[in-house]
Amino acid sequence: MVDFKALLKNFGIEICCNDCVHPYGDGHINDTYITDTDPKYIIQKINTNVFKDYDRLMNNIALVTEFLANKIRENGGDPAVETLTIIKTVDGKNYYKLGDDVYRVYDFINGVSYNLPNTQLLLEAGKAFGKFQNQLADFDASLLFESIPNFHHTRKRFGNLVAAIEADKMGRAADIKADIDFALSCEKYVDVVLDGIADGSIPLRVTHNDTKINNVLFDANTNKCLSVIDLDTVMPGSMLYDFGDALRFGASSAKEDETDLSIVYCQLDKFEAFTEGFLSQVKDSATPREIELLPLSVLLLTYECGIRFLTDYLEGDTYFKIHYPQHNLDRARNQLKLVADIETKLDAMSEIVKKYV
Ligand code: ADP
Ligand code: GN1
Ligand code: MG
Repeated sequence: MVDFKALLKNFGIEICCNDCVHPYGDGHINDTYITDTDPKYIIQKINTNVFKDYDRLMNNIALVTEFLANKIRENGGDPAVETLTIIKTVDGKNYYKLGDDVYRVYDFINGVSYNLPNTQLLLEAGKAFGKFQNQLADFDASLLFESIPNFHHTRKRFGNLVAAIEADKMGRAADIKADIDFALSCEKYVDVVLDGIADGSIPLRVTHNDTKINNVLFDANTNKCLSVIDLDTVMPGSMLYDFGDALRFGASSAKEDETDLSIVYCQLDKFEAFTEGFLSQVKDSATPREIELLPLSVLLLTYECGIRFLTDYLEGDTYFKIHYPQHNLDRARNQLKLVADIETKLDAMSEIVKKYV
């Protein structure tokens, strides 16, 4: 058990006892806790298996949040609500190392995150992620360290899957042949954004790269978006990654680990709501190729996430947090079911995009 009272002293925070710190949120990567003090704080044990260079990771987040705070202030907003605020240690550092573990502390933002957002929330989330991208449009990308190299390099993700099937380290491949066969059959999609980046039709921008809707905080009363959080993967990327990943999660009829696949499909009204919000912010800066690929990006990012879950299952669940032994397999099947459904809806999605450009 972590001695949070002792830990927080290093951040200049006094708490009465360890009982006032509780696990919080549904993230798959870091260990998140909240204090029930006034004011509240978010404490995170950084996943150093994923983020090995946590020093440069935290430097990224410090640079991005300071930049955003200035932008927000210039526009008359409140940085304490609209972006993350790092609480520095008493030594002025962005994190504290306790043995092998690395902790950071943020101000708690009084908002809620959703795992199954409705259309009203998705309209707001679309605006929020579009605005986030605009706010960072003049951020100097060369200052950013690539916290996870090749994060959305779908060709490499595909290669990792093939390697995991071949190694079959846990002896799990034979039992999931149908899932593997379907996943491999989608190889035709993996280069579509990479090719656009290579030929210049898709510009690299500073993007969020992990736009799962529970990485947005909403005002519980008004349902307006307060802030975009989880800034671990802010790096150069494509607008299509942010759009596709948000809808992978947001347009689904069910949670990411729903096992009754008959109720898992892509909802076009949800797709439309997010698209309306997102394009209201970025339609003037988007290139024709970006606009054209918006629907396919949803398929691509859903597929990428599906094969990441599948690869992790085959490799013995070393990356994503799981809550039971087949969790990654269930997540993978859920995402691959969505891929099959999205394939049938691409034309309808293109018609929706046309309404908002
Ligand atoms: P992970 O990388 O594991 O997904 P996140 O940074 O997304 O971790 O945090 C997990 C959850 O904790 C978020 O989905 C959100 O609900 C909550 N959370 C994180 N930071 C804050 C914050 N500063 N204020 C309020 N809630 C937060
Ligand atoms: C992880 O960190 P979290 O839970 O917001 C993952 C995303 C996946 C997502 C799937 C750094 O997001 O890439 O799409 O799980 N983040 C990282 O739910 O790998
Ligand atoms: Mg998160």
